[in-house]
Amino acid sequence: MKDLRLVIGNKNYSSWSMCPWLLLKMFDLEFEEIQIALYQDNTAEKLGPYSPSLKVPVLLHREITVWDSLSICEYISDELLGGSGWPSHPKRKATARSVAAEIHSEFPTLKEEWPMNCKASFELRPSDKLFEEIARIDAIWSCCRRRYGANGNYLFGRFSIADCMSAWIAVCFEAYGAELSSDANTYMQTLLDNPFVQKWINLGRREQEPLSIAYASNA
Ligand SMILES: N[C@@H](CCC(=O)N[C@@H](CS)C(=O)NCC(=O)O)C(=O)O
Repeated sequence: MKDLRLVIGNKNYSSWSMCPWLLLKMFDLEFEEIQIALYQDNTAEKLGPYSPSLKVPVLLHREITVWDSLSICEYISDELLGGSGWPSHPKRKATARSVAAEIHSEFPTLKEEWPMNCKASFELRPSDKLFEEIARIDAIWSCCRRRYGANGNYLFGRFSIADCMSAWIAVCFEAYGAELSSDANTYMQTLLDNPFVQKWINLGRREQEPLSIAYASNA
């Protein structure tokens, strides 16, 4: 058994599982992946031994259990990456943390109307509320790219947790045909071209499990 284990859900649907998975992959940290199919009759039973919240993702590091995507990413950065999951400059770091936290806590309509589904590829007209959320994400992405992105292709130049939290949004935007500004669109493409994002999408597309319980809006 490896020291570091990440419990995730279906790659096709589990947007929050993707965030720490991508961080671990991007920083080349070895981990064991434990995948549990969501929304099956036995899902809670299978998650019970690992997850206090009965949700994924969960990180198991030796005797420590960390749950919830953003706190897992924080833990990985603090304990395993010497803080390099965030930009080092205090202003950039504060902004990256704010971006990650906003994505984590906001955008309920996006999750409801355009849930992550790696197999989806059709235009779905956004409601007015979703339109506003897309505009806010566009503003975050393009503003970070313009102000902080000079040293690379990610939000703060080099890859950070803010990009991990953005990756599932890129998958949703691509799947349902979001209309974005040029800067935001270029950034979305950077995320979609990332080899580990592509790997996640491809593995998600190959998954077969049907969703047996009505698919929750926060999947
Ligand atoms: N705030 C949590 C949300 C976790 C979450 O909702 N996970 C979904 C899958 S992406 C889940 O486990 N759903 C199972 C359920 O609600 O029963 C996080 O960021 O990790």
